[in-house]
Amino acid sequence: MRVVTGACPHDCPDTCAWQVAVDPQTGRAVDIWGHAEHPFTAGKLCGKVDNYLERSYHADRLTTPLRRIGPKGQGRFQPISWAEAISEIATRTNELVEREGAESILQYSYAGTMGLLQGEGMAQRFFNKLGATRLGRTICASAGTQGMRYTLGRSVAPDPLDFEHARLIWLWGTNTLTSNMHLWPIIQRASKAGAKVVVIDPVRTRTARAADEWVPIRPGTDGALALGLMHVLIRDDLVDHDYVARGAIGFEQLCERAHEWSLDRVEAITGIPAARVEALARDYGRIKPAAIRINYGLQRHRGGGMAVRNIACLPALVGAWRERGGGVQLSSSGSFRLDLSGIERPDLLGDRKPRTFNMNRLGEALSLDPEQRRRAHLRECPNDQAPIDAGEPVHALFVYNCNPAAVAPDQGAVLRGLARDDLFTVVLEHFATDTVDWADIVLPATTQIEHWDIVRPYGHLYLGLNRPAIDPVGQSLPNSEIFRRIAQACGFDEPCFHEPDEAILAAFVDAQRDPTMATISWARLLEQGYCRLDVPDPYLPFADGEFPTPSGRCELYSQSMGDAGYDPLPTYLAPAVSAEQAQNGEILHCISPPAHSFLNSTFVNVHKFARREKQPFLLLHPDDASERGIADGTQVSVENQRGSVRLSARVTEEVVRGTVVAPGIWWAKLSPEGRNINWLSPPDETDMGAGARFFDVPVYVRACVTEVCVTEG
Ligand SMILES: Nc1nc2c(c(=O)[nH]1)N[C@H]1C(S)=C(S)[C@@H](COP(=O)(O)OP(=O)(O)OC[C@H]3O[C@@H](n4cnc5c(=O)[nH]c(N)nc54)[C@H](O)[C@@H]3O)O[C@H]1N2
Ligand SMILES: Nc1nc2c(c(=O)[nH]1)N[C@H]1C(S)=C(S)[C@@H](COP(=O)(O)OP(=O)(O)OC[C@H]3O[C@@H](n4cnc5c(=O)[nH]c(N)nc54)[C@H](O)[C@@H]3O)O[C@H]1N2
Ligand code: SF4
Ligand SMILES: [Mo]
Repeated sequence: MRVVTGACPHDCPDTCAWQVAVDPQTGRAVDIWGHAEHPFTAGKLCGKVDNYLERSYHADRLTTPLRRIGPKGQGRFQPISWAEAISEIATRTNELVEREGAESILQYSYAGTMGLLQGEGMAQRFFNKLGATRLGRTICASAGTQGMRYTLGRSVAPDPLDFEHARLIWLWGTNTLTSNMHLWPIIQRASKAGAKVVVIDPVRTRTARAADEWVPIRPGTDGALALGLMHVLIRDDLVDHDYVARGAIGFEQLCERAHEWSLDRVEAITGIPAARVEALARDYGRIKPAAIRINYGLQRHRGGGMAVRNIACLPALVGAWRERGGGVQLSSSGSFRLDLSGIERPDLLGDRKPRTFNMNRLGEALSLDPEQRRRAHLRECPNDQAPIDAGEPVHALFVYNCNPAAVAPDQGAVLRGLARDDLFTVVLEHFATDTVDWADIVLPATTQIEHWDIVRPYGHLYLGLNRPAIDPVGQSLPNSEIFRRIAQACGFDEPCFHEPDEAILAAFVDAQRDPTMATISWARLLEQGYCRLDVPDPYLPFADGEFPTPSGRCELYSQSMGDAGYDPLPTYLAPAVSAEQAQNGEILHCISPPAHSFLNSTFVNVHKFARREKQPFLLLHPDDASERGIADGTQVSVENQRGSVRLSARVTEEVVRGTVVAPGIWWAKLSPEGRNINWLSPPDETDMGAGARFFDVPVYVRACVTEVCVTEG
């Protein structure tokens, strides 16, 4: 057997190193497993990717280019050759640029692969050269990222391997066992050594069940909890004054602010009893080292950026950054100071400055109504003004590494856009997803075992190299090669559109000048498969109280926030749901975190995983259920002003009252009535970074009787 080392491409903090066994006789991959020596992977893949070969060799893989033959949305296609597909795309592209301008072309992608080359590498070369409309890639992390940036300067975190040394671990708005499972064995080691593990979540997830304590919290209220914790830390003088004096700015102002956050006020907002908030704060002030792992779940709310910002203040107050295992982790991505310009070539734009649309407003971006298009422009903070001019309509859409018809907010509006007969849509995919059904041309892409890449993790410090293990399945091609061919057919003759994949990656690695990449070379990556960043071990990024912020300290008071139109001090921004809930007690707060066996909408079409998740369902509290005449297994209609979706009820004490949970992300076409939960998700932005509010969705829930949903239980 030939053994090939690779890196998992999925949008997951763990970025595992894997090994694939290939039968040299047949060239077929026969086994895949987690790399035993990789310190974070530690020999184990998750239940999803352990079956990666099943996905790569799936009978439903797209294996030839396709052209639409039926009406949009029906997914009826006929095979065409690569030459025909590329030539048609290039002709349409050049015509549009000529007739309507390059901004009439919109790119739409996210992290189907996090690889630097198959992700945005060659695609950005093409779109930069074209001058196409740019995309604000805001669907996941932008609110929290901005909250971290204001407070700490970057998304820099302790080495997650050092969680082993923590004696208090808060898993705050993160379902570790589902979405960051390789952190769990490290937490278990800490736990064996006496650490206390606490989960703060509106849902008693499998992680909460495995922890020492579950702190149920109303969704979207974490910012208030953090203020309550600050209140106690300051009131009871559990503050590390030496660290604060050296490493923080704005402590006096923060004391005044925190004073306003009595525990009664915190209890009324969060639903956490005052005594419990007090106990949490005492633990946090006294147990050292204290590690907080937040994840993106708690920032998918109107006030999500501020919530992350408030939490990011906590370690400085108690001096947790001093110790190995202390601090807060949202993402490790800020430790990677990679210069991507050689791969993505922003210089090809010249001095053109195309508009940027927010990916969370795809429906509006595709609208022919200028008022709607104006709303689609990216606005990242309150002082970002809406442009006067909406710009011309979008006439062509290139989708890759993303399934917007299932994952984007305001699904009804997205589908109205995709349904436009005058829109030319190209989709690069592995499978016939919801989005593929609306395409004019479908291009079959390779999976990770079929192409080269480098993957930058966001949950640890090891850069990963991915080597292809097998030849492309069918006629599929890497995204890089697809965009290379389109660019050449468009007549772009820069050498960068002729460079092969390996050469691009090698040049990228060897061009890095940041000290964190000092000893990482292409040769080392080829030899080892992965390399730890050149940061000290142990890695204590803020131990000396220096932060990459404008003031050089942890900004408890942030002038940059003031300038952007925010309160410069930690404050609480209520979720959008709560205002509506206060007016109408029937409204419930819907969240839709990942189902355990899916990765966003990936794997949903693999039978093994769909069977594990059974069917699209809705968790609700027994009191909320009985008030509505809903029992376990009842078909329910979940509704708001955007429409309705049908789900099967699961009644459980494991979710806080007033909140309902619809695990995702099911393909819409595999859901009842062809709509998934994102039919109800609002396109509205979070407070910071123009992020999505997937977990801030007001809904009514009622029981259905057979086919028809009735108004009263
Ligand atoms: N198996 C699996 N793994 C994944 C993914 C997947 O789909 N499946 N997705 C990947 C991606 S793209 C991402 S971004 C990460 C996401 O990783 P996480 O951020 O960990 O994921 P979520 O499940 O979105 O949120 C985690 C928890 O937050 C809780 N939560 C929701 N709202 C609130 C709130 O307001 N406050 C608090 N305290 N908790 C709240 C949810 O109940 C959920 O248990 O995971 C990655 N890993
Ligand atoms: N309701 C609700 N909606 C959500 C979320 C939620 O928690 N709740 N989570 C949000 C979050 S955090 C995120 S990150 C987004 C994720 O949304 P997406 O980025 O769309 O993620 P996936 O649904 O996994 O779809 C990725 C697609 O890329 C394809 N793909 C993978 N690799 C390649 C490749 O090499 N080439 C090509 N051409 N295609 C490839 C896969 O086949 C898959 O269909 O969804 C968001 N939507
Ligand atoms: S999805 Fe995450 S946990 Fe699973 S193999 Fe990939 S990186 Fe590892
Ligand atoms: Mo995400």
